[in-house]
Amino acid sequence: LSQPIVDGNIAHIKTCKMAATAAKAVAIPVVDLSQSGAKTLIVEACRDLGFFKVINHRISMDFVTRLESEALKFFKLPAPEKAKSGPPNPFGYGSKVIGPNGDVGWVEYLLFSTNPDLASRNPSSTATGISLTLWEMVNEYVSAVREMACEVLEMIADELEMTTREALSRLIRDRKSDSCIRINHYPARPSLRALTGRSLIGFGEHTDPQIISVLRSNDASGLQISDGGSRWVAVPPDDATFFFIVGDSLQVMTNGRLRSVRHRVVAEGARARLSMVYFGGAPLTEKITPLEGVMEEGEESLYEEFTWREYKESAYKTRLGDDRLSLFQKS
Ligand code: GA4
Repeated sequence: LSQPIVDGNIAHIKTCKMAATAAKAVAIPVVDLSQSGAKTLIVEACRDLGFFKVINHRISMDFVTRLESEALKFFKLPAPEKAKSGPPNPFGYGSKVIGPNGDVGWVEYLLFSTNPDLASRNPSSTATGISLTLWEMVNEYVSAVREMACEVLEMIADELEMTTREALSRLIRDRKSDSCIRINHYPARPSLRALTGRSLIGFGEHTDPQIISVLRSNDASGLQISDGGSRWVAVPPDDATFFFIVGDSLQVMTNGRLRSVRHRVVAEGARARLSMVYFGGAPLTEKITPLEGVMEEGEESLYEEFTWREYKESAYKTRLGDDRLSLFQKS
């Protein structure tokens, strides 16, 4: 299960001090989706932290566990088999390399577009180690998670008194929604922490450019979120829930009221971590701009106007840790 993803030198992957991991006791907000007060709690969490987890979500955890083992089967294949599904530009299998600008981490992953019009850019299921079962399960998973994300976005729209409940959810329900799914495998690396007292960076700190991301992981730790200041908060793993991450687009559409949260994954070593992240994005031609109903009278947008295509193109020119939104902030 924990076969090394790439042999040899890992010296160019950043490390961080273990002590930084549990710096501050910040409770992760928990939202019970079946409760009537859910929308208020969601918006509060998105303002304070840009992050929360949901319970009573009605997604079958039995199905999710089966998908997880199917994904692990893929990651257990010999490296040359997996490489047939890569490189991930823009979609496919990647190992250690993240994005096009030199970022690396102790991670291997599959990245797929969920837009049917872009499906041809995903690796073809016949030529690769990706089983048909895995493909089908990923598709089913995306439908279920997208539906849950829409439900949450509708609660946000409602609570913020947007002109319609669908003001946000319509963007990711749209057939042209530019959304994607990423399955990350962080292999165990037991000796490192014991030997050096440092942890390897699995996925370097960043904010997600899309509207909202939904993350599910197995019960291995490693995810950390920024408290908005200089501190990292370790997120205790919970394989029965889904974590929601506010993206840059939602920050802009609420004119800064909801915050996109910086997060990272530290490969702590003890056990392999598997996470599945759905990134809900707008159609490419959609203007990302503060939505009606959210703004106070006379309030001006904090950001220059841009389309999702423009923001995405700009994002792909940045390094993972860059502050991508500041490039569009009005001075
Ligand atoms: C972060 C969120 C998603 O994982 C992702 C990432 C993308 C990639 O891995 O190719 C990016 C990163 C993410 C933001 C800046 C650019 C693009 C790597 C990178 C350096 C799929 C996404 O949409 O943006």
